[in-house]
Amino acid sequence: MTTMSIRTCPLCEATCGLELTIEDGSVKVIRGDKEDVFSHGFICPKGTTLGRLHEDPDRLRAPLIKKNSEFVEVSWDEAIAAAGAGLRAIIDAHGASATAAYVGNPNVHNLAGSLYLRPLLKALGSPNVFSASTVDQMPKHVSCGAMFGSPDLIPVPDIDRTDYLLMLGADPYESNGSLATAPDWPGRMAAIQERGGKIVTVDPRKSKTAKASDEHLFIRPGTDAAWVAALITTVLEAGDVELPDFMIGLADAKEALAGFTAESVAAATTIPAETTRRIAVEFATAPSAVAYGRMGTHTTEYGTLASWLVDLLNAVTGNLDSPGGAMFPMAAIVTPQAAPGGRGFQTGRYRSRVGGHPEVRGEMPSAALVEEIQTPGEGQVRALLVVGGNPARSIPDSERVEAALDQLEFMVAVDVYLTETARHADVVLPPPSVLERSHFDVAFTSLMVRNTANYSPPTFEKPDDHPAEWEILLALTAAIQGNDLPVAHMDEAGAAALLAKALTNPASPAFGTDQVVAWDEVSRFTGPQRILDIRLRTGPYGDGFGTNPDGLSLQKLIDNPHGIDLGPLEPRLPLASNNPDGQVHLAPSEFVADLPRLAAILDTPSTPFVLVGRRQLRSNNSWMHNVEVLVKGKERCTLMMNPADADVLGVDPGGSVTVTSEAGQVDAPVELSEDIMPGVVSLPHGWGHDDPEARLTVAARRPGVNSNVLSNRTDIDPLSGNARLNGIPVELALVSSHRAG
Ligand SMILES: Nc1nc2c(c(=O)[nH]1)N[C@H]1C(S)=C(S)[C@@H](COP(=O)(O)OP(=O)(O)OC[C@H]3O[C@@H](n4cnc5c(=O)[nH]c(N)nc54)[C@H](O)[C@@H]3O)O[C@H]1N2
Ligand SMILES: Nc1nc2c(c(=O)[nH]1)N[C@H]1C(S)=C(S)[C@@H](COP(=O)(O)OP(=O)(O)OC[C@H]3O[C@@H](n4cnc5c(=O)[nH]c(N)nc54)[C@H](O)[C@@H]3O)O[C@H]1N2
Ligand code: SF4
Ligand SMILES: [Mo]
Repeated sequence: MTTMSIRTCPLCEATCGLELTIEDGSVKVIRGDKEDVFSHGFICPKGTTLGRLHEDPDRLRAPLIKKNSEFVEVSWDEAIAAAGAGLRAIIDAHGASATAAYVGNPNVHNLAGSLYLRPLLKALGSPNVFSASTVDQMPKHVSCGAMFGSPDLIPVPDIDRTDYLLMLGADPYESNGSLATAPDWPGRMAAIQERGGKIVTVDPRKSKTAKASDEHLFIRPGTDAAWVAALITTVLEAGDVELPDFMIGLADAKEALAGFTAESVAAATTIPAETTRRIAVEFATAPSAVAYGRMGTHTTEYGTLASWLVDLLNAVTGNLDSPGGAMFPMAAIVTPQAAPGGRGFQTGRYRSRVGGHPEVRGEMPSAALVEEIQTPGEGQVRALLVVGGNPARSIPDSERVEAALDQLEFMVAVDVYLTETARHADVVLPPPSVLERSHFDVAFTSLMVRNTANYSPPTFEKPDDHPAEWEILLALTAAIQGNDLPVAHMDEAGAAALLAKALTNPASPAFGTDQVVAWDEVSRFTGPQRILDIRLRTGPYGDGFGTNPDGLSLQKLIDNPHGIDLGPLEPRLPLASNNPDGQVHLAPSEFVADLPRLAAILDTPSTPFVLVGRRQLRSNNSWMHNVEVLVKGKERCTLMMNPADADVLGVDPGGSVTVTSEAGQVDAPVELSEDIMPGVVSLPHGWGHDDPEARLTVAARRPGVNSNVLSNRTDIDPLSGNARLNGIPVELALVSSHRAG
C-alpha cells in the first residue's frame, strides 16, 4: 500500500516541507513539498535521508545500561530507575552542584527538547548547565538581551525584500541558514539579484555563498567586529542620523567607536580603507539594506561585540525594524505583549565555580565543562546528564573532554546513537526515531524571514513499549525527584499551569476565557500537542477559544498540512522592547567597556596561520555521518589551504599536515584551493569517528579528524561565554607531501 506523509524536516533551521512516499510501512522516496507555504518544494540532500535515519540498524531501539564495562539492553523501567537513582545518589551525597547537564543542538529541533527540558533541569537543580549555545549563537542572545531587553528577541534579515545584503561569516549555501530561517537561501539570494539588489559576502574563504554573491571580501578571521565598527563610524561621519526617540544611546556609541576607522582597521582586517568606505556608502544609501552575521562572527573572542555592531549598523542606517532590513518575526506561539517594557536581561546572576564565568541565560560556557569535572573541591562535577549532545566532538579541547567524561562517577545520555559521547555513559536512553514523533518548530518560528506556522503529526506510530522522548524526559524528572508520579499527571500539571497563566494575559486573544472551558478544549490533546494548542490559541494569531474564530489552533494546523502563511514581517518596535524603560539601547555600557579589548587587535601582529571551520551540505554537526549516501564520494574532512601556503610548506594536493594548536594536534589530508585566503586553513567540525567504543558503523569507515581537538577551552568571549571556534592560531608541519600509497 502506498501512502503520503507531509512533514517539516527537523534537521536544520530551514524547516523545509517534505513529502514522504510510504510503501508497505517503509519510506520509498522523500521530495520537497511543493505546496509548503514557506519552502515551496525546496529540499537538500539531508532532507531526503529521514527514512535512512529511521531504518539505520545502528539507531538504538532499546535503553542500555553498562554492566561490567559492557552495554546491555534493559527494560525502560529499569533504565529510567537506574538513571534517576544514579543522579539522585550524587545529589544526596554531594549536592546538586556536583551534577551537570549538557543539552545539544537537536533539542531545538524537536518538541521534547523544546518543551520538556526545563522541568528536567529544574529537578536536577544544578547551576552547571551547558549547551550548544556557547559554541554557537550565545553572543547574539547577549547582544539582543542588552539592546532589546530579551535574549530571544533576535532580528532576522528580511531577505525577501532587501535591496542590499551584507553577509558576514555565514554560508547558507552549505548550512541552509542560521538565525534566519528561510528555506531555499539560494533561490532567495538569486531573487535579490533579479530585483536589482546586491549581495556582499565577507569571509576568509570564498565559499559557495560568496561565489553566488555580487562581491566577496576576504577578512582576517576574528576581526569582523572591528570592521563593522569602522563601517558605522564611516556612516556616522558622513552626516546626522535621525533615529526614532525610543532608540537611545547613539551619541555614546559614536564616541566609543571613534577609534575604529576605515583606515585604522585596514591592516588587521586586510580590507582596504577605500573598500570599507565604499561599502559603507552603498549600505547607507541603498533603499533598504541589512547586515547579517553568523557563525564566523559569533564564534570568536569578540562575538558579542560583532553581534551588537551588526545590529547597530542596521539601526544607524535606518534599517532596524524596517522592511528589507533586520526585522523581528512574530511567532505564532509567542506570548503577546500589551505595552513596551519588561524585566530586561541580565547576565552574571551567579558565577561558575572554577573559572568564575558569569552565568548567561542560566548557562555556563561549554568550554568550561572540563574544568568543572576535573578541578577537585566542593562542588566538583561528578555526574553528567547529556541530552541530544555530543560534547566529545562538539565542544573545545575534545581530548580533555573525553578524559573528563571518563573521570565521572555517573553519566546518563539521551541519544539515538551510541556516539563518542554516549559510549561514556552508564545509562543510555534512546528516543524513538525522527519519523515516530510529531513536530513543530518552537524555536525557529521566532527566526523566520516570513511568519509561518506548520505542524507535522508522526509519520509512523512509535512502538507501544517505546516511550516518546518527552515521556523519557518527564519520567527521568520524576525519577530524579524520587517521586512516583505518572508521566501523564506531570504533563497535565505543567499544561494546566501554562494555560492558567496564558488566560491572565490581557494582550492574549484568550484573555478572560473560562479556564474550565479552555482546559476541556485543549485536553483533546496530551503531551506536546496540548502545550502547542495552548500556546497557539492564546498566541498573537490565536483563536482565543472563540474570540477570533479564524485564528490559529492546533486543529487548524492539522487541517493545513502544508502550513499556514502568516504574512511578511512587520515592524514591532517599540512595543516588543523588553527593556525596563521600553527603549532600544544602542550603546549598552558593558559592550562599550569591552571595546578596548577589540581595539587591541588593531596593533597586534597576526599569527602565521589561523584555523577556521566550514560547514558542508551533506553533513550535520557531529551526527549524520552514519548515513551512507551522505558520506560516500571523495573525502570531505580535509584541511583546506591556499596553494601559496602549501608551496612554502612543500605539501602537494593529497599530502597531509600536522596541525598543532595550544590545545592539541591532528593530522589531516590537505585540499588546495585559491578560495581560502593565505594564512588561513579550514577544517570542518563534527568528524573523528574513530572511537572503537562508539556504535557508528558507517561513520567509522570514514572517520575524518576531530577539529575540536584544536579549539582551546580557555579562549572564550567574556561577555557571552562563547567559545572561539574560528580564528584559532595554529602551526603546520608536513607529514607527507603526497598521498600515501
Ligand atoms: N569546531 C567547531 N565546533 C563546533 C561548531 C563549529 O562550527 N566548529 N559548531 C557548533 C555548533 S553551531 C553546534 S550547534 C554544536 C552541535 O553539537 P551538539 O550539541 O553536540 O549537537 P549535534 O552534533 O548536532 O548532535 C548531538 C547528538 O544528538 C543526537 N540526536 C540526534 N537527534 C536526536 C533526537 O531527536 N533526540 C536526542 N535526544 N538526540 C538526538 C545525535 O545522535 C548526536 O549524538 O557543535 C558546535 N561545535
Ligand atoms: N549542512 C549543514 N548545515 C548545517 C549544519 C551542519 O553542520 N551542516 N549545522 C547547523 C548549525 S548547528 C548551525 S549553527 C548553522 C551555522 O550556519 P552558518 O552560520 O551559515 O555557518 P557556517 O557554514 O559554518 O559558516 C560560517 C562561515 O564563516 C566563515 N568564517 C570563519 N571565520 C570567520 C571570521 O572570522 N569572519 C568571517 N566574516 N567569516 C568567518 C567560514 O569560512 C564559513 O564560511 O548551520 C546549520 N546547518
Ligand atoms: S535544508 Fe535543512 S530543513 Fe531543508 S531539507 Fe535540508 S536539512 Fe532539511
Ligand atoms: Mo549550531
